[in-house]
Amino acid sequence: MATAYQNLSAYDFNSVPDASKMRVGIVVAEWNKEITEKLLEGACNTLERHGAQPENIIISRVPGSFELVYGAKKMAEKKDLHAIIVLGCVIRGDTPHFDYVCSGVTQGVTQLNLMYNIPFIFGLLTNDTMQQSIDRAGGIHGNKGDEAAVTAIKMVHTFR
Ligand code: DLZ
Repeated sequence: MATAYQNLSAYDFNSVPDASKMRVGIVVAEWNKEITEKLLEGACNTLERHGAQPENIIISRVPGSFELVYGAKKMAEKKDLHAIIVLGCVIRGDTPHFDYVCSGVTQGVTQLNLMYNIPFIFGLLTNDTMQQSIDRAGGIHGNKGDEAAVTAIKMVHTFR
């Protein structure tokens, strides 16, 4: 999890299975793009580091985090994938909007996991400040995109 006590990119390389035969979808939100593109870079690099072929990483962009669920659903229906990662960054503002978006994505991804026969991985940063997001998108706490990719590989390997 994205806590100050765990680096999101720290893991034992050898504990992660081979991903060379895996096809993974990534849906990424354009809102807070400077953060989400770093999450995407981390996820792609980690998948490839474990053997995934670049042509087997299917990327789709949606306007904001709230659209991640629909994007992931369409991807699951159209593409032949072993797992789908959603990547977004929601930063708390002055209104309750943050809570609605976070809740919508969390519940939506949970529903997708129950509806489809592939794992959907939750790569959403839900931070109070931009600095917290920077810290978790390749900063001092690592990259949540790396963590999401490792989770996808492990889930596919365990349940394939
Ligand atoms: C509207 C909005 C706001 C205020 N904040 C964020 C955010 O911090 N992160 C994010 O990914 N998206 C945000 N959005 C956009 C919503 O996710 C969504 O795109 C719009 O409400 C349209 O459905």
